[in-house]
Amino acid sequence: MKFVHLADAHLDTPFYGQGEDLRRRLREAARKSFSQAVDWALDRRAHAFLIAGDLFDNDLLSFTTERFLLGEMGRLQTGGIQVFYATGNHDPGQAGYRAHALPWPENVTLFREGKPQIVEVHVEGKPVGYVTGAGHATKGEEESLAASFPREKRDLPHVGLLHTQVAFAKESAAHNPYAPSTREELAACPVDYWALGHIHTRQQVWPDFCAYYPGNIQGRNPRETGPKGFYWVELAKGSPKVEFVPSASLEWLDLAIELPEDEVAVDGLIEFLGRKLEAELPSHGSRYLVRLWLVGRTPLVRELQEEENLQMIGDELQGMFGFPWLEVRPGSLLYPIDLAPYRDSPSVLGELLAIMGEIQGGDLPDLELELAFNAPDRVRYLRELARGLELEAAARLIPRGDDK
Ligand SMILES: [Mn+2]
Repeated sequence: MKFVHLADAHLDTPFYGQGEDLRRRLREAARKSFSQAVDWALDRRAHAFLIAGDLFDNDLLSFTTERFLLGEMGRLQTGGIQVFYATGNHDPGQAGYRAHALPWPENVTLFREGKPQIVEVHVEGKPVGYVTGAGHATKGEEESLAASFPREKRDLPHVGLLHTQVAFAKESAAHNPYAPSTREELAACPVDYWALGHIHTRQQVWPDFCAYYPGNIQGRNPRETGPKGFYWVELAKGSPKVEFVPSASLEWLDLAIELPEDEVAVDGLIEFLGRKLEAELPSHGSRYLVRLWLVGRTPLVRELQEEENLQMIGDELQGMFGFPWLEVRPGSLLYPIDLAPYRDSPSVLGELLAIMGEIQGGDLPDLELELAFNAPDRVRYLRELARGLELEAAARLIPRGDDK
């Protein structure tokens, strides 16, 4: 049995907080990515097309997306491909919700409630496998849906389809524990492949167990970096072949660039950043939404805290590379000063360095700070606060040009 497995399309995500142009581009990109998966299924003559929930972001579906979705399902129907769609917490299936109300074509099996259903997958009248699925009826399913999946073995390839938070999966902490399940619960149902949805980070949950999250089909924010897409799965009894197919047209990048110690002019700085970006980008800039962190030792620490300056650098780099979105942020920036000659010197700076050395290394001086932390956390927090403070102090006390 061969099929497409995708999840978390989140069509019509509003992308509040972004400009109108970028919001529209991101919504279009998600639809385009979905179409790529449909194209792939048609090209490869898939037996089934599996959607593991959160197909759309909320119950307010745009007319464009409604027509788009029904059209894509229609394309699969024309190609003779069955669609299996299990609803998630963003697109629940109870009466009154959109997933329930839409006039899905006949090739679509909608799993829209918690009770699992088993459906035969057939090609030209012959059975090639089974899909068992369950859906979220409401937005807040807190019970395990996996627990009630069937326990009997099947003679043909059998796939479990579910939107679920699997305990201890990578990045699970970043998602709400809707319809939570454990490995034991999943293992109790002898399927050949678990097609999961909900966690946006692509992964095989355990190396020795056939449960997969394809991740979302288009990154939605600067934390959802890297290529996004769907899985193409070929399943014979006991030997799954799982291939990731990238389909997102926009990709979020989170980059840190270490600044040169000797650059003090803005033109030189921008030229340097341009060269670095050029080397870092895997392909043309118009594909990337970039968050750029400036880090390292630079004489420009204070200048690079100014929003106006960061904006100017951003505008120039955006012009050079054609990024749809770029944000420049100051990361950990330190002054390039050699402190050795000042340590133990009979000077104000010498005294300060001695105190800071104690904060970092030895016992903390008795600082009366009203912090609501327990002791070990408090010490770590104070040390973190004081990081780079030596260089900051030195930069204030030594006039510029006198630091070599
Ligand atoms: Mn979800």
